[in-house]
Amino acid sequence: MTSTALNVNFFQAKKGLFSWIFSVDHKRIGLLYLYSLLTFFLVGVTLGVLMRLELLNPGKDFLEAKTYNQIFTLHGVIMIFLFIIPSIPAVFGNFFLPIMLGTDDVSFPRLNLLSWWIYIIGAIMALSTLIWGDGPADTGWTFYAPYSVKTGTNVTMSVLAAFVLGFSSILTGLNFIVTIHRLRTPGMTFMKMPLFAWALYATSWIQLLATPIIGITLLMIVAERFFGIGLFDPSIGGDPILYQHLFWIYSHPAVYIMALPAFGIVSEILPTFTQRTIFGYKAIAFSSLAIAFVGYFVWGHHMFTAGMSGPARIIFSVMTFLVAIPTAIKVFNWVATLYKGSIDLQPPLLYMLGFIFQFMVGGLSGLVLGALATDIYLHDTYFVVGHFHYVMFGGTGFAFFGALHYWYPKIWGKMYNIKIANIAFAIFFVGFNMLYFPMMIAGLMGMPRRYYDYLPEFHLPNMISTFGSWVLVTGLLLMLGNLIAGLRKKNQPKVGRDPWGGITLEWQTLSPPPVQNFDRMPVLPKDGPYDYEHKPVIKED
Ligand code: HEM
Ligand SMILES: [Cu+2]
Repeated sequence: MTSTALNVNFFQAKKGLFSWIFSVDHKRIGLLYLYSLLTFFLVGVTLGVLMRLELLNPGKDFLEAKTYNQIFTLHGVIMIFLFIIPSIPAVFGNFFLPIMLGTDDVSFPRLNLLSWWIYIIGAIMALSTLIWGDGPADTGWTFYAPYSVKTGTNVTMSVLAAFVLGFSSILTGLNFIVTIHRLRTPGMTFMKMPLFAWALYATSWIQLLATPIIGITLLMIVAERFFGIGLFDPSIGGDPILYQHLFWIYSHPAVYIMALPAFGIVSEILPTFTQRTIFGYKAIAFSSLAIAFVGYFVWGHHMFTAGMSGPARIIFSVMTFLVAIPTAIKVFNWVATLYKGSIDLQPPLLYMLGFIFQFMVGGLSGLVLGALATDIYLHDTYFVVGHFHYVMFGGTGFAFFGALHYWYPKIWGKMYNIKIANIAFAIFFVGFNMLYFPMMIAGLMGMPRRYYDYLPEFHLPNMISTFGSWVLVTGLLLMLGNLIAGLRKKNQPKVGRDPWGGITLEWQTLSPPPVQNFDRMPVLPKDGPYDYEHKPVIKED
């Protein structure tokens, strides 16, 4: 250990911009990710709101068709590659995994810093498409060939940005796998790891094994654009369906890169606010691995209408239904944990209840799309747009903001205004459902996605949806404003080590944690991380 005193927190240790952007402290890197992610998220939200404004009324309002296409593409690229894929692992995984394992950093701190830098370079590349050439790609975030090979917009740069961002994801995954295998504190066996660590473990394997596939696929697009080698473009002998296979072999598992860490967050927050041992620890831990595994064999459900043999369609449809089993196991265990628990309805728990409800809507609408017969009708309608926002935003997005409210006092040693946080949640929740539920209705009515215009018969759900986007943004700004205000308040009472009564190891150290994470040896609860029978006594000093 260095000469730093045991109680100097990681904010005080060094000052100045350079001490942050070149820091190898996993906590600082987690916060670097937090600030950059939130910035890009707000850019993405702005683009989303612009689209909803255009869609308030049928007919052209203020966006050209091509501009609208570029906006939904950039919105998708930002939200997927810059926000939701890195979100929970890069911010909370980086900050809390080593602390929850009782160790002082990840295995490769320098690689960790490198992964943030790669992320920033990829982000700059993606956003740079705004200012030169023919503007951002207009292909949709999926870059489907052959259009992506032919369009004059900046597809090459967007695709290369996604390629670069993949390395950041791989490095984070690699770092977490090695850390979990090698740096657990003595006595912490795999079966005594917090479920958040299990979730990150399963996620990391997907990041490591699936991301290279998208990397190669995207380079193939670039090669096709520059050299016309005839991979995907049928006019020169290529096969566009091949592109879709390669794309979804990564991008379906990527859905679990987004979802599994969120499940991990729920499994942390529920025990704390019910003061109950989580129900079915092993089932939750192993179901993460099962989801990660089965998730590799379902990609074809994105291509039911693209041209696929009858048996292949049936197999992909059945495999898709199999994912529901380990997912439902988790939901049952969460509900069992809540059942008869002494529920303390604090903001983090509210976000988890929002998560469970919205993820259920997203998951069940996913089964509707996974079922061959209904997908043929609903494919490429607004039902799909409603579905994936419920999963990614209503699910993972809510888990992300719930985690921020949960660990806020630990990270900053301060507390936000609970009442305002509750009000912001309520507005956010109502806005979210107003924004996206009507999209599913519009989809059922037959409204296709990715158009700047629609028939007058779809007006009502679109109007409600656009109003909903305003409500949602109000809630979002109130939530973020409240969190920022909490940091600026001077002379607050200290929050202490364990304001919520959590028993995983991060609650035993100081808030904010010291540079080397612990000021004294953490004590493991006797029977695993959620053993409320043998709750360790946490003395303040
Ligand atoms: C205020 C927040 C948001 C609004 C108003 C919004 C709205 C929209 C709209 C109107 C579309 C285009 C639908 C179409 O024409 O097909 C869209 C597409 C999309 N959104 Fe959002 N969205 C928001 C937040 C998010 C978040 C948080 C995520 C991810 C976590 C996300 C991911 C996507 C993706 C992947 C697409 C598909 C882009 C494509 O078709 O290529 N959105 N969103
Ligand atoms: Cu999928």
